Amino acid sequence: MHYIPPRPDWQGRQEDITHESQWLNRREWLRLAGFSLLGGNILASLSTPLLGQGQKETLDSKKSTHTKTTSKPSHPWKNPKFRSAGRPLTKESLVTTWNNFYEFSLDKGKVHKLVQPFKVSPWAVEISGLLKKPGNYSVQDLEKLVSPEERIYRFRCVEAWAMTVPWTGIPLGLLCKKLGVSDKAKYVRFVAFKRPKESPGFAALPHYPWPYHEALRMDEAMNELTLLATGIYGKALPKQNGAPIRLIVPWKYGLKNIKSIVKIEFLAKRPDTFWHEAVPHEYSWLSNVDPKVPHPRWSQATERLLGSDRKVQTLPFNGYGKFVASLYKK
Ligand SMILES: Nc1nc2c(c(=O)[nH]1)N[C@H]1C(S)=C(S)[C@@H](COP(=O)(O)O)O[C@H]1N2
Ligand SMILES: [Mo]
Repeated sequence: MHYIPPRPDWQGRQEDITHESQWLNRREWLRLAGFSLLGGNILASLSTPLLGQGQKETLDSKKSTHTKTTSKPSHPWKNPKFRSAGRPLTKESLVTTWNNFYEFSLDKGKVHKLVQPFKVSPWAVEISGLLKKPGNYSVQDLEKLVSPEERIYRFRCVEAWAMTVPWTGIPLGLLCKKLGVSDKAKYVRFVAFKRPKESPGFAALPHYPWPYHEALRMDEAMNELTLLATGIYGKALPKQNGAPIRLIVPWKYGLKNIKSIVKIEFLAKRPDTFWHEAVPHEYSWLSNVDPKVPHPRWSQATERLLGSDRKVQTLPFNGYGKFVASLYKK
């Protein structure tokens, strides 16, 4: 079967690289360097002032494009270990108006308008496969099993743009324990919604292997970083960002962070994933952030921070090596 590879609008703009130290002040730079060496704990104490600022800026921004979902706004526990990602938060108004969501459009600026007919309530997530407690779960059911918390993570799209977002989510590893996932499960597969009446992308892009589907190895799923996100900026997840529930794996490219999940399956054998299936020579199954491995059509050495023209260096595992590098050493 032939798939049409994406035609990215980000292609071919290899601007001059600005080293991070040129625009970050010294303390920020030290913190960023410390981030990859030391990880979150030590950072938390160093980073509060910058973070506070970024957050204020974002919360103050008047034009919010949040679309309503029925889940009530959450005021989750702010996990002190993830209070900073070593960068200022991206403006909420950008995060909610610049979206990759091919079910709606290839045009990142249009997704937030086209999501209006998308119904995200009621919503059931079918959980099946190798576990003790299969069934249909609402987002509220899942949040009862594991309380949501807020964490600030960097997010790096394979198209070389990046953002920093406060996610509200439940750690997937804790959920797996509550659901009694079997030792026989080696992979977890996620499937997104497919409702052509509510979203034009299925008809517009018929050659893609819909529904969008993704997967992790179980050791990746159990890693403490992995979240099922239900909110951003202390509010319910907007439709354009993957309401009502999506995956967040900050050491992997954005494409792994599947939105609007309707099914989670625990499996013994490795399932295929949307982009790897569609264009295998461009998107690896693991899709870990790696500045040394260029995309066949562009470099992955740097990234542009949303809301600025600045390019910064991309770090291995998106700066989360302390948490995950050991998973790939075997
Ligand atoms: N269901 C679904 N999930 C998806 C996508 C998609 O097209 N459909 N795009 C992925 C890509 S490439 C990126 S970069 C992120 C974008 O998330 P954001 O719009 O919240 O920034 O969602 C990911 N999850
Ligand atoms: Mo992406």
